Amino acid sequence: TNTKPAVLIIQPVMPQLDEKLTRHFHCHRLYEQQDATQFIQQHDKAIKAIVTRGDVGVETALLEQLPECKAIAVFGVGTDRIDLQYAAAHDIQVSITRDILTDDVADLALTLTLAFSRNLVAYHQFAKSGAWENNGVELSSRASGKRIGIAGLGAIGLAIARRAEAFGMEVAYTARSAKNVSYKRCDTIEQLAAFSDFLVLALPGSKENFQLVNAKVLAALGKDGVVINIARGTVIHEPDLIAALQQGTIKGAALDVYPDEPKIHPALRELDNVLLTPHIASATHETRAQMTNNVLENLLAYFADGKILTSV
Ligand code: 8YV
Repeated sequence: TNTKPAVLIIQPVMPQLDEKLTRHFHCHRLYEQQDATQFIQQHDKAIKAIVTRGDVGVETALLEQLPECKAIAVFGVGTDRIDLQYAAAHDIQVSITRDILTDDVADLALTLTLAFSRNLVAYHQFAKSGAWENNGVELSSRASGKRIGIAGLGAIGLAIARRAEAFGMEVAYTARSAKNVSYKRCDTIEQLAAFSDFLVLALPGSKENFQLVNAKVLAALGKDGVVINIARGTVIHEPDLIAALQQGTIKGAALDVYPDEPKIHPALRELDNVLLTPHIASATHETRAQMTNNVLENLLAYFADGKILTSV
């Protein structure tokens, strides 16, 4: 018999994390089960904790079937697919990798902003291919002095604002409550879009924010506006975005997240006015090593004295 506590891994996690989990816990992998329902029925009382990247559902139905599972460790900060209400009502503790990835995600938001305005990818191709020898260079757009609207001024939104300020950009934001900052606060996402040259989405992928950025918001952003998404794909109404990009209603989009990852809509991949990255905002060696340790430490603390460390 195995005396290590049993942990259920919902979806594949990075090898480093998988290795550490295997060393400390009796790991079950839900995604490897032929018959997940039968597996859950057989192990319903054994599972004491769940590990997830947060973007696969840890929904009521699953939690209801695991009465002994009182901890969920998220490899990330997004809890959009976790039933937090059920968790709170049933004393299930949920940990996130709080603060660890803030700077990396903000760095990527600014990287996308600057790379888009300064045509970085096209220039790289142009230089690398030798095309420069026979062609003149096209101009790009200035980023400094432009207006950046940040939807969601949590830790990540604020880190983006600070960076944008350092680049000489004018900052405005939306948030559920006013923050103690000098930036202009807009009441609605539409007003923020109307203000913005760059509309950066840094809000949770919650129900309230589902497809918040729709045709109306994109129309308000306008033909010189760029939308930047480092939050969740679900925050944008994707068909509206594709139409706006195709019709020139907005200038472009820089996206790290998508509604159906790792699939990216073919129409999006065909456009020239997009800059696409594969959900890598937190994917640095340094941050992922700290995120790995955070998940492990939360579970170890939970099993040692019943309390996770970095609660949602
Ligand atoms: C993912 C993220 O967790 O923290 C988040 O919400 O989106 C990322 O850090 C990471 O990509 C692991 O899948």
